[in-house]
Amino acid sequence: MPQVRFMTLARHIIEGEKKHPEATGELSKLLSDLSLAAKVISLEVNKAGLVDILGFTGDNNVHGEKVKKLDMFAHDMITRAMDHGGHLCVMASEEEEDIIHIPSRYKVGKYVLLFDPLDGSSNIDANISIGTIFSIYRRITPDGKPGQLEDCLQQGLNQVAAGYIVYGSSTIFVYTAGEGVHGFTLDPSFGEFLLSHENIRIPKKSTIYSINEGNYLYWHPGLKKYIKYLQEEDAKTGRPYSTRYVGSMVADIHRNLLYGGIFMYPADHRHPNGKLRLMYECNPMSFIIEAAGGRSTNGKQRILEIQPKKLHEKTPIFIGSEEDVLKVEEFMAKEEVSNEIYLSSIT
Ligand code: P6P
Repeated sequence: MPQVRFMTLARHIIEGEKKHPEATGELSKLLSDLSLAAKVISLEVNKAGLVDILGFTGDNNVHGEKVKKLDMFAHDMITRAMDHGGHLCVMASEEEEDIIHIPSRYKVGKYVLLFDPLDGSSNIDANISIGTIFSIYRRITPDGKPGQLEDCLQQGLNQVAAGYIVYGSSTIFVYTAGEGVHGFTLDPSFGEFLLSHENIRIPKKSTIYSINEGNYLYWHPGLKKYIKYLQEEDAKTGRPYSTRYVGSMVADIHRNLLYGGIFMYPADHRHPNGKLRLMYECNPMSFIIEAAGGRSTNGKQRILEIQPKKLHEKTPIFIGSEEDVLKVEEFMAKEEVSNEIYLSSIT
């Protein structure tokens, strides 16, 4: 267990902003409001098995996926915790089709919040770790007016902060505001997030890979060769790698951030753009992993440089230890020609 210093999340955020004389303290308050929502969600997640909020609401989300009650609880909790602080001009949630306006009775701020309220929620009933993911941007439309869709459709490079909360054996809040990646473990006895993982760096190379091998048949030929390469025996390069795949992105990325590893959700002929959402999952996780010294691309292009066109668009993603991501890109580039043949053969 990492050494826990008595440094609270709130204090750490304020200390971080003090390094920037121009800071107004708004970002600190925004992140603190978010940590409050996280504490409440953590309480519900940890007693989900006891309280009748398991099972389906019967509704579907914008992606046609059945919504679990805890999903909507988390969505509502974050929306309600964040809409009146005066720091945001607009929000967008993976669980809601359109942008979420700030009620007219509240002050409009200069930041934008995008979030996936409860990622990996299909695992809730099996008591597998799940998580909340968030991205914070500065608005690009004029101050003082309600935020617009274009405030939400910014390249991931423009994020001012990003983070996730993983609800697992303990609840950990991980964030970066551009000055390193830091983790805080919730002490439920007095409800504070305490600094437990200071300045996290992801190992440059790992021996762990995370991918749903059930989709092997549909993969790019270069990816198939890369996975077979990882399974060969070669002590010098630490092969064969171990495969670790929870099926909950926050849990998989958190483990790989701490131990090293590459997480992949590629395109295939059933998911031509992959499965994971650019704005709610891939951009925030890429901002964090790059801040920790890792790499994140769609196989060719840096995720953070993708210009989003739609709020819920998806992207393939290869994210984690830098050398491992470069290696899979190398394997796929070698098959470039057959990639065209591959795509024409399956579409
Ligand atoms: P598959 C969970 O539903 C999720 O959105 C991510 O958290 C996770 O990494 C991925 O989908 C798992 O998808 O197709 O492997 O079950």
